[in-house]
Amino acid sequence: MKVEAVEVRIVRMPLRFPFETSFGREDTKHAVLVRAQADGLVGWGEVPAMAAPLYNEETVETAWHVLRDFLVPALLGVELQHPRQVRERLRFVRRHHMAKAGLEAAVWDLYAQQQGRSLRELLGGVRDRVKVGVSLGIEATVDDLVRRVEGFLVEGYRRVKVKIRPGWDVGVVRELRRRFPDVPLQVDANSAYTLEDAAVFEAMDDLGLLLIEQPLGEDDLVDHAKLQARLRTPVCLDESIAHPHDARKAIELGSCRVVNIKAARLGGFSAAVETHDVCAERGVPVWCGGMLETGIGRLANLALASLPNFRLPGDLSASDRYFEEDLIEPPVVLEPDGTIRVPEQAGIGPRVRLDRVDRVTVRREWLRG
Ligand code: OSB
Ligand code: MG
Repeated sequence: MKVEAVEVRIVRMPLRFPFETSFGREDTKHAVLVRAQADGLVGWGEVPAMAAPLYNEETVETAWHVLRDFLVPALLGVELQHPRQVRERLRFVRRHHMAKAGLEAAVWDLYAQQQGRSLRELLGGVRDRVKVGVSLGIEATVDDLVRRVEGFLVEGYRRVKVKIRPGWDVGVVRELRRRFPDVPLQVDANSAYTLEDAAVFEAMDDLGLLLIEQPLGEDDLVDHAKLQARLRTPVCLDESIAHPHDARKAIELGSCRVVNIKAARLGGFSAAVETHDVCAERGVPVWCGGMLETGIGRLANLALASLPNFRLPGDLSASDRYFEEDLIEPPVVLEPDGTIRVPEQAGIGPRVRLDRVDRVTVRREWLRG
């Protein structure tokens, strides 16, 4: 298979609810969409970057630049036997993992369609539905957060993650635990603390949390190991794991007992599957993280989350948790048992609604070999 042409687009989709984390507040989902053509087929991929480099160093503008000027030209017209070869082909560009992941995803979708197989099958997925949860941002008051949690429990979500930051942590989580004694609950600090704040996490240690996600700096496996040694609750790393070998090192050091896998952060599905395997070989469970993806990125994440070592519920919610109208049809929906079905059709599954994509596009360009 040879990719003949690629269209890159910057899209902006209003979020139904603003999402506030320790690094900032988003009310619009920004993304770069990649549309690749080969043999009369079209494959889609998403770069779920943000407008500002607050989660990691990438933005939609850096992804646009790196895709347009380096990554896409390196792939156009190149004979590929399998999408796994994309990673090697793009390795000459340092980092820019989200940009790489979006392009690689479009090739996986193309290849899967060409083979008449689902992305789930190609990635080695073993489940037809995955356990999911909902990730909640910081709210104005604890009562507001409690009301939002209640709403999502009524909708059928069975696991809740809440964002924390200094000043919005133990007190909030204690109150949630009091109100919802049996709900599987976890927290995500997005690197907002240092080891000097260990007491905050020790105070949360008897609240029965599933895990504490990325409490410390993204580049600090050593202090995460020191923190994990002081806690019974598993530490889970997100930002710190940018390569499969980061997972190996984190596990060897004892920096975490759980790993969050995002193909976007890791540079694509090949790297994500390798990270999954690194963790599985060492008996460390993983779960699928999210970046408020549109349906395009969400479908691919669902396929990934069906691999065997995804043992905790993912940050994969239904389309209507994020958007009035998603870019795919049918949208992603929550099943009554708190799971989401993994598509069985060829490629990523449901159809991309080009008319809707057009409406949210703010910039587009075709690239040809
Ligand atoms: O840290 O997991 C994170 C969203 C944007 C950037 C980083 C994160 C998140 C989420 C949202 O937690 C998860 C979702 O997509 O529902
Ligand atoms: Mg996170």
